[in-house]
Amino acid sequence: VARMPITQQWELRAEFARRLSHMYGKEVPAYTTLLEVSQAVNAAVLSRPGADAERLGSIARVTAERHGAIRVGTPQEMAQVARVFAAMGMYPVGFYDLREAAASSVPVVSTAFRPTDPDELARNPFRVFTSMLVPSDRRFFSEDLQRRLESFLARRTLFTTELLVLADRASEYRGLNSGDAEMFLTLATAAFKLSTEAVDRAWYRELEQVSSVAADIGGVTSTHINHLTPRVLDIDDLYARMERRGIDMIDTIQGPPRWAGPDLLLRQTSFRALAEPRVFREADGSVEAGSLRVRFGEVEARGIAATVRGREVYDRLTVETEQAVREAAAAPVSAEARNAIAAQLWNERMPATEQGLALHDLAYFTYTVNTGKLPNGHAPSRSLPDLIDQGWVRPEPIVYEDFLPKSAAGIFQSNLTSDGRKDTTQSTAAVDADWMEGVLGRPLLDPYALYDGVRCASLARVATELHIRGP
Ligand code: OOG
Ligand code: NI
Repeated sequence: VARMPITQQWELRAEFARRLSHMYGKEVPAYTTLLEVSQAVNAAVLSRPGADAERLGSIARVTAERHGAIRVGTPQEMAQVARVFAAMGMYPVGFYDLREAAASSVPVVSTAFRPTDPDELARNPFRVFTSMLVPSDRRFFSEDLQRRLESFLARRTLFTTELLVLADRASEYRGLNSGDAEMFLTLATAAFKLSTEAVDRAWYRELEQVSSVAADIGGVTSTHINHLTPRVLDIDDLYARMERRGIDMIDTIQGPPRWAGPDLLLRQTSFRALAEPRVFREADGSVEAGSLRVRFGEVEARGIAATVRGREVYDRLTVETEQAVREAAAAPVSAEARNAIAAQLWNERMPATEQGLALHDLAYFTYTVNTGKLPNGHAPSRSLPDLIDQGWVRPEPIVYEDFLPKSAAGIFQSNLTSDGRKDTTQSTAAVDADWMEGVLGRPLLDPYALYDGVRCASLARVATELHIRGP
């Protein structure tokens, strides 16, 4: 039988990301400005003399790179969205509990769907931070509101059966024939389009009192892409350029500071998008034009993935920075002053070179045998620090592909239209990673295990090449 040409999963993923980007650009024009500025920043970084700009991903990858954020309401919707993403080779990685962040009025738990294999990431790394509402959390919702919310959500359909059937087919055959691919992409993109349907004003308001995020999810009968985030190679430059264009950015860059060492983990910043026109249905049944401000623009710089140890140091330095900022003489502290406080701590406490980060096992690298200048005289050691230190192997950074819950909470928070309310005296049921895995009906992957797997595979190759029994 003649084989139909197959659109592979990574091609579906890349095309889905392109179509979402196109759709979102039409919906939120400020996003298009952000893309222009991001591209200008990346071009400027590439043209810097001696810059190792592509050390954390090829420019082709970085230029096309985006993460999206979506929000769903029920376990059923979460399980369905997992099928849609699996079709494109995107699998759930990590568990983020945004309800726990201090003063947070964000009643959701989240995961990120993304490619997990290094080759797949290199082809197209599109990832989607996906949050799910927790109506059973008594700190946010009364029993009565939970009941009404769940019954509202149970009546809506986010993903058509046709889309889900095509998604399962793509997973099974690792791709789709071109006719199915076109239909799948059309339906998948449309599922995240901002709806023009009238919003029930009273219901939306009631939920907004609990949390703007609850209203954004449970106040409407559809879902939408909340933001799409391009990647830049110099986020400080981007921040300055956006401010010069008169775009009102949030007051900090979240995550690690600009410091003497290489970018680690994730640095993000955002701006509030303009209010978008929406139609409301009033209590008397009449329909009125209005607006909602729920979406925003975000941009990020990705650095080297931190190990568990590196992450502990990062978390500690974050707490110490906050403390130092609170104790600083001039309050409120400017973004520049905050960065200076953090950078000083980092420069004192974190090795500022890739070599140092590798030696102290603070960040993830792959290793290759340094054929250029093998130390002669003695046999290679079996200890990785020795191999690094004596120049037997060369570390290459592994890019951080995930998110930071504190930055995520900060990004949510800084873009909320109301403070919401949270009754911290109430305890909450076990909504944790195991529970999420049950909802997804597939393994919830551990990001550290994924980075470690890539590192270990490279060390196995090193061991073979150096004829040693594995560092
Ligand atoms: C998700 C917020 C988290 C990020 O980049 O950390 C996020 C949302 O607003 O739905 O996107
Ligand atoms: Ni985001």
